[in-house]
Amino acid sequence: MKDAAPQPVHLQEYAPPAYLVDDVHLTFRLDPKATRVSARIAFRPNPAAQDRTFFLHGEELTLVSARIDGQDVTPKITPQGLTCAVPDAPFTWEAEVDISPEANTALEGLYISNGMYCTQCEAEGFRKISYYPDRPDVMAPFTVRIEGDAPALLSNGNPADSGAGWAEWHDPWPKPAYLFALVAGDLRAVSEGFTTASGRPVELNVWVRPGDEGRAGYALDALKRSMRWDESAYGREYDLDVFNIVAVDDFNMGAMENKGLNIFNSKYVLASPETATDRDFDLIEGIVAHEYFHNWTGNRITCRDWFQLCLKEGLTVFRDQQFSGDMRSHAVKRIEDVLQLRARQFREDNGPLAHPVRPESYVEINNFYTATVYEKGAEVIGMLRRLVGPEGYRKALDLYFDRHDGDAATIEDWLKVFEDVTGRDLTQFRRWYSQAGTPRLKVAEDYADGRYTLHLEQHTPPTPGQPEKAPQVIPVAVGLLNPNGDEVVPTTLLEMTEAKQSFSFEGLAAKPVPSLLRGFSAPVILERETSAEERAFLLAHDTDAFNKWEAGRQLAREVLAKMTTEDAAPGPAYLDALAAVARDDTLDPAFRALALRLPSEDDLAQALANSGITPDPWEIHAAREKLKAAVARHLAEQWPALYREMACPGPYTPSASDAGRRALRLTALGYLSRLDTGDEARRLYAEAGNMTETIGALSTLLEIGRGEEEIEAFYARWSADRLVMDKWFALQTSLAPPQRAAATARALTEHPDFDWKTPNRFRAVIGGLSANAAGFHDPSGASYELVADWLIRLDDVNPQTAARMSTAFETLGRYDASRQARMRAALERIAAKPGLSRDMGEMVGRILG
Ligand code: 0A1
Ligand code: ZN
Repeated sequence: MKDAAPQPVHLQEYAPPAYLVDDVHLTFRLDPKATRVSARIAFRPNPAAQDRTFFLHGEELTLVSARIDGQDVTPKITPQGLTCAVPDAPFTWEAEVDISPEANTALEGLYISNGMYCTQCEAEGFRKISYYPDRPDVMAPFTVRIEGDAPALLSNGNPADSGAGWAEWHDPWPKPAYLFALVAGDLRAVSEGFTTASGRPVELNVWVRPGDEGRAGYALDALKRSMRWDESAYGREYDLDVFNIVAVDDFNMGAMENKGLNIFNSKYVLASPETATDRDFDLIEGIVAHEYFHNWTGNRITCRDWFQLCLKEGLTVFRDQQFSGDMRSHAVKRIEDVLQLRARQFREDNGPLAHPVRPESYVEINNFYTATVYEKGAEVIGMLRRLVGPEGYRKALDLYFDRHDGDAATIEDWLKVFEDVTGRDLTQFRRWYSQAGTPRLKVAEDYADGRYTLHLEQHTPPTPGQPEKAPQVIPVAVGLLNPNGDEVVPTTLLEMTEAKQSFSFEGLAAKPVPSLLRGFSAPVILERETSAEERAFLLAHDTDAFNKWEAGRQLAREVLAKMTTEDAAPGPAYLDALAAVARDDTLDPAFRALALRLPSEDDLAQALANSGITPDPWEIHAAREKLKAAVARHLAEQWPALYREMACPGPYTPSASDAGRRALRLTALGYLSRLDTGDEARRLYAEAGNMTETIGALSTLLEIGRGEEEIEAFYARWSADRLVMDKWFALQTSLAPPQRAAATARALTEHPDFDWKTPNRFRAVIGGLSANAAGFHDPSGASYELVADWLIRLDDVNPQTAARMSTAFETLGRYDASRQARMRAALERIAAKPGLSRDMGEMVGRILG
């Protein structure tokens, strides 16, 4: 359905629903072309509402019959839903509709993936299944009957009854329609029992296609650990008799927290050492946890409206980050999270798509499942926890669960529990939810007579619709080191609330070296003039693991910036500091691997643009290659030793410690391959015992412009495995040399295995090219053209995924006039497509400004 002039929805216009729902009964008679959905819904007028219009959302439904209290009615139908005259008292609504799962390529509502029926209802997909008040503040218990001939017939809640060709489910917990789910297909369960802290037995099932049972164990194990963790860290127990996870091949996002029936992109469930990398295992653990944690933060307490999305997403991301830190290493997890935040959220916040953590208007809500809502939303909670302390945080969360269980809540409700528990006034803190943009924190200092003073100044650049910003509360965690490298002031929290503010430390014998924003205590950009020597000093001595890494990172960024703009050679401060980290075996290998990784090309482009320099992606690429070669040569003797020492004895395990060793080993391989023309990488490729090594060896070869034979061998070995083939496609587009990237991607779009309607495959090829910074920004504009062609094509079939991928163009404003003109032309071509989706129309319109 295409809207001619889609109207934005505004936070300020919220009005309570006219009717509430006490009970929902749904019956599905499954058929690929015409599934009959019968609904019986108990409505009653909402005493809190002014309006009495009875409106039910409904899109792409064929209404067969409608009755109120048993009497036939003829509702008025529009493309968005229906209205009908109803009694001014509780009544029963019954309606039957037909829908076509087979024709549903958008993967919203009920669709078919590889012969299996499944649903995706967040945010507004339920209206493609049944007429219903499809808004999160209408919550009801659901009973669902499924009729179909598949071995597995699943829905939310607990199994109620079943027979040959049918099954009934009952979900006693009132929920909004976006948490509804149904799955039917030839699926096998990998199962285990779990007993909650209070003794409730729960059956855990991971449902997979026959043949994939051997790849479900890690997800099941991650689920058990998540359940236990939520009991101990937050006092939250599971509340049904079963918890089902289903792996689906065609899915627009990562996974979905439907009550008692989580649906996952199979990429985030299925793993074996032969087919999945350490990174895949890590992601599976985090995403299984994330969806499980939604059971309390999202499902038991949901959102009043979609503007409150960060209420469930920011909090649940924060919780899954805490969990992963507890399971693995907090230091490494924090570094990885900040890398992601800067790569995705800072990039978003700095461009035309910048929006507040709680947006104030949208045209298509699916466009707001963003890094800002999720990742910055989580950072805001991290700051809150820092400000009130872990105990205050736990008390506030206990009160939140007590006070709002069963509610559709708001950010105001969330902040109020913190105010009530701690007595703090969070009025100014609210700006983190309403102001877009990444604050810049300028730092100057002085030292005299034992007193050291930090002068801080904050400034947030304008973002679309927000030219002026007010000062925000910025928690700045600081430690001071003396010139010998000893810590003289341990981590201290400075609470900045003014535009300009100074903080002093007394009794210091010498001018200290500050370690600022420890643990990345606020999502801001620190601006401080300092020397390479001081950064190297912090890299060697800082006791805060995050800042130790950050010092090396800044050093690398500055070296790269100079190499890009002045063609300078990397100085000894950086190379020697890096050598010291590589050699330091008191450090966690995972940390060393992160410290030896250079900033990405996009990161450098962002840094240059922030300092007023127009980045040239090809020059950045060349400089980064040069730096890699210089690092390789500087530590030439160490790489082979490190590569040998970090080999993991024994069979593969996805443990954090083994994964850390492999990461460091493959980093060493990456550098040494620049000296041996890939001999060692070729050997590893031939002998690799797991997918982490296979991909490590192959990507190393591709990075040095080799690996043609291995690419062919990989295809021959894995062409029957969809998830592994996605890696094969993505590696080639993301690692192609800049001059060949567009041609490589174009050739892959002509490959018989390029199933472009499957989001994972589309993302592998087109997303892979967009992620290849120099390749995407080919000055000829060839990549822009190719990406635009495919977005136009996908938009007709799957607008949600197409629109998400248009963010490849969000950095438009950074580049030179010629690149900008070509990007603009590509976007204008998308915008001009007849029948463009609301999703894509909004995104392209915002990017073009
Ligand atoms: N709520 C899910 C992610 C999700 C969001 C939107 C979707 O469709 C528009 C699908 C899934 C999560 O946070 O995991
Ligand atoms: Zn989520």
